[in-house]
Amino acid sequence: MAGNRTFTMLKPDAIENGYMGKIIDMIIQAGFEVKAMKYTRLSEDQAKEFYAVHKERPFFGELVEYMTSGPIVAAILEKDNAVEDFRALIGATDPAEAADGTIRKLYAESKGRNAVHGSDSDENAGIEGRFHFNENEIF
Ligand code: FUP
Repeated sequence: MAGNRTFTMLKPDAIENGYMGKIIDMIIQAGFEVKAMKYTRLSEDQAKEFYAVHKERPFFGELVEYMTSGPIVAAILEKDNAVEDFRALIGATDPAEAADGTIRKLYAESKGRNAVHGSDSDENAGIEGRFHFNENEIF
């Protein structure tokens, strides 16, 4: 059965470029309910741990530098089929390949600075949500 929760981050480029409100509105208008939300900034250790699966990739250093470069919004979202529907809403990793009307097509700068994160599985949604929020911060 498909899970009903996913985890997202609005990344530093989206905040810097003034798209925080627009992106949150798109998420809510698409039917996602906010179960937890935090305006925060990742430490270097947090960014390295969050993206540990990419640690051997050539872009890892840049990714960590970018993700710690400014504030982010972290959130847990609820909707039927949350992971898949949210990935559809944000579009492909590279905004040049993202479908029209998706968040990355509208608001991302590049493949590296791509405005928003969305969990890629129910299991990762749980892990990533717990990475950012304590039980008492989740509604
Ligand atoms: P996604 O699941 O769409 O967020 O994409 P990935 O898990 O493949 O990548 C995670 C992050 O690594 C991306 F959001 C941006 C960064 N990345 C790059 O900077 N360059 C790449 O070639 C691929 C990913």
